[in-house]
Amino acid sequence: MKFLTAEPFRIKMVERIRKTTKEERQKYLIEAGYNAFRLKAEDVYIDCLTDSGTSAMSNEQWSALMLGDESYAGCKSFYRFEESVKNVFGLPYVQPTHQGRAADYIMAQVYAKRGMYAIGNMHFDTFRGNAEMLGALAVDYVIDDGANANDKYHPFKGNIDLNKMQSLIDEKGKENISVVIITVTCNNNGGQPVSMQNIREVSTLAKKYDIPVVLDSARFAENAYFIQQREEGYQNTPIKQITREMFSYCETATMSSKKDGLVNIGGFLTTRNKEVFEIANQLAIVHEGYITYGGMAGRDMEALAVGLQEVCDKDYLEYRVNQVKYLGDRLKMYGVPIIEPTGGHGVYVDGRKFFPQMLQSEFPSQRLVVALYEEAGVRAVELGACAFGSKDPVTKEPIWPELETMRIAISRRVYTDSHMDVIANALGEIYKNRLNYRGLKLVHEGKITSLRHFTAGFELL
Ligand code: P70
Repeated sequence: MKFLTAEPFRIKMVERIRKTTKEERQKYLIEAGYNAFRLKAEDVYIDCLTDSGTSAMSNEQWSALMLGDESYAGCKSFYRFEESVKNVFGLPYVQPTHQGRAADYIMAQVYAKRGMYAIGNMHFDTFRGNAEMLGALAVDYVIDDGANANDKYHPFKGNIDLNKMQSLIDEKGKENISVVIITVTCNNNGGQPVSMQNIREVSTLAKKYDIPVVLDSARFAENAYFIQQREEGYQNTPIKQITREMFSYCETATMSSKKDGLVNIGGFLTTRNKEVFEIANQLAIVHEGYITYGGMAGRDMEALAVGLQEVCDKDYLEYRVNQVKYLGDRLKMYGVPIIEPTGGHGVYVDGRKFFPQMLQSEFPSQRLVVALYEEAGVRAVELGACAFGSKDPVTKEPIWPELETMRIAISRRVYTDSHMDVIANALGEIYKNRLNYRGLKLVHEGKITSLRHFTAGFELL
């Protein structure tokens, strides 16, 4: 017999969310320049802008907060946090930071080198920004099945293409490649997982040429769950054993605790290399805070110590990944084109297929973000022409990205499946009416193109 399961928690405290009228939302959209980042959160009904820093903490985490030791140096909370990280990641040295990008910054200072290549599946923006500033060349070598929104099924669309990696080493020489960074799960193409086999093979290839491997591990537990579910030989392996094996293949890992740490702020860098750790300590002291707090309050380290354990709970991960799949399945029922299979932290809608009448220069995915907010008060985020578009450095002509999606990110333990139904229903209605939409015109962008999506302004065409 097979039985249904539900959310593996019950709700002890609630937070009101406000419904607004379509007329109100149209006004808010004009005020925000049709940019979802510029909306006020209180004017949003269901907020799917990001899964970052938006988790609901458990009763255990809230009570751990009260144990926070706020001593400047060597506080008890640091040691509890350090022990929890070591238990899950298995690496000996841990440097806390105020959030993930600070760990990325430290990592880039160590591993990104002027004129040298940094290979990744798909580098996350904050590392890419750091790499660019340091004059390093960040290249994305995700497998072809993961590179675009094609609907071919592949269980691990976040995998690195080993042939591309080998070719670059052959062509440029190992001395011109400073690091390989594997982002687990791969955020930019749909929260797609990386297989253990791929992590192992990338690491073996890198080791052969003395190239260090780093894991950008913001969503490491979701990745571990996919390995358990989809990879031969891991069905009976406990999640923590999987996470420790994943990290056994890397030298260093960076973490944004705002995702799979199940907390609202925080990050860290963990490494097996003592020299890297010492550099991280120095950089932390200058930029973050003393070694044993690195920009975090003692109480936040306490909540994180608990969160890292909770996120490895199989029941939690099953619920988490299946909620995302539930939304994906509902959307498919309405015919809405999504990236498949659904990933760990959200559903990515294919903007080009949704609005085939729009050119990429008319920002189809951003148009969909606007439509979804206007019709239903749901806030998603564009990961497409605006966020990933760039400009030719010489001619200044726009370069449009391969990826053209709207991401509906699902916060952890925050919304119920009824909220998922509301989102799916709204998008289904918009889809029925899709040919009546025209695109957007970008009327304002800041000086730094790679950051323009945060502040951009649009007009309806
Ligand atoms: C997201 C946020 C952050 C992130 C990440 C990976 C794989 C490092 C970081 C930085 C960013 C975002 C995007 C759109 C809207 C809002 C926010 N990802 N590595 O939602 O971590 O934020 O702690 O500095 O995904 O994907 P941090």
